[in-house]
Amino acid sequence: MKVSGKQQKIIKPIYVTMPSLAPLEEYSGLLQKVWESGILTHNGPLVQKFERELCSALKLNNIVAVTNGTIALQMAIKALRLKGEIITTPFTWIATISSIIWEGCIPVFADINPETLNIDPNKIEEKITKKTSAIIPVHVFGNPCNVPEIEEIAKQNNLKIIYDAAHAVGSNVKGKSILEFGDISATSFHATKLLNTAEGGGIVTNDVELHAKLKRIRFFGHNDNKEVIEDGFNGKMTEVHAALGLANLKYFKSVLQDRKEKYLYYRENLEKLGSYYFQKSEFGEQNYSYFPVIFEREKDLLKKETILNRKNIFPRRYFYPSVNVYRKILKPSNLPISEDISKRIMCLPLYFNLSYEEIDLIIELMK
Ligand code: T4K
Repeated sequence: MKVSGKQQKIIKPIYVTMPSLAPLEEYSGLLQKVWESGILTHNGPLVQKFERELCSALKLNNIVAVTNGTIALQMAIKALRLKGEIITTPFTWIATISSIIWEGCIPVFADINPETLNIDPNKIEEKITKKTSAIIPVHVFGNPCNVPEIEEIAKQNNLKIIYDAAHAVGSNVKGKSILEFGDISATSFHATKLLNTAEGGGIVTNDVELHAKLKRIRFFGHNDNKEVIEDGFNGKMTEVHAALGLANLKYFKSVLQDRKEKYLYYRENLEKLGSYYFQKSEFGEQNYSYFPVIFEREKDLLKKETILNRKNIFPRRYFYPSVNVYRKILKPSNLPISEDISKRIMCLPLYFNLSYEEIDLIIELMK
């Protein structure tokens, strides 16, 4: 960069997040094995090891590692043979909805609880019709949904539940991973997630048959004899991605702890100001993967966003807009709470390499 005149101070940009990455030598050590074996994919040894180590770290019975979180959701819908309408939340990333549409189902929205930001169980029942086959709630920002109430509704109406747990690796309920709930839980290991494989996803179910089926779906529908016995596709994670997951997994506990401490530091300091609201938990412990701040008015949010941007700080408006407003792919629907919150919520930077000096600067600018 050419700087004319006086030496100009270059301030490094602060984004909403940055991937937590293990030391490069540790990753390249694992890649060395890939280079030696020449096995790059097809359920290789590192993918299997990543699955085993994830199960042990998160205390899961099983997990199927896949290409990404969107594929994980699609595979879950496919494995459960869902048809017709699926009730879900409008306060989410578009992948929750696109996976429903790609599997030939119709998303039907139930509005959110304005405090937890998760689907409101009281709003689910009124959306159930003869065509409803399932509910796909999202543990928004890793905050566990009201699982007992959702399960009761599903049981009474004979509906399946797939939790979109894209944000929720590391969220727990009484020491049990949130991924253990529902017929299936689907998560993401995208670069922006607490645990990343660059791109990647995982599917968890405690149903042994369903688990075997998901493994077949991931591999073109093949059984162990390479006969096609399932309507499958290619959802395989590669060895290169699994190696990154294995390297990063070693540091997952410290990443989780660091996130929690920074989240609580932000919260303690911003709560004092009295002008912001924060997501509430009602069930279990979240993983503090995002730091969402709810403003009183969109106008205030836009003002603060400009102030932060001027200092090279880039928070993100997750989730904006409320996905039900995407008229090119969805029929019009009215979800007043989600639409309102979406306009007034912004996630502040939160990641392992973010320093407390940087957090203090952000807090100062939020005053
Ligand atoms: N369900 C839910 C509820 C989800 O939120 C998501 C994905 C899914 C399902 C589907 O899971 P995947 O199929 O993606 O596995 C991100 C992610 O692409 C997406 O995974 C995530 N949710 C969504 C909430 O956010 P963006 O639009 O934030 O990405 P981007 O490029 O703006 O990145 C944000 C910041 O992160 C950048 O300012 C810099 C930093 N960054 C990003 C990347 C990609 C890095 O430092 N390195 C990187 O490689 O989408």
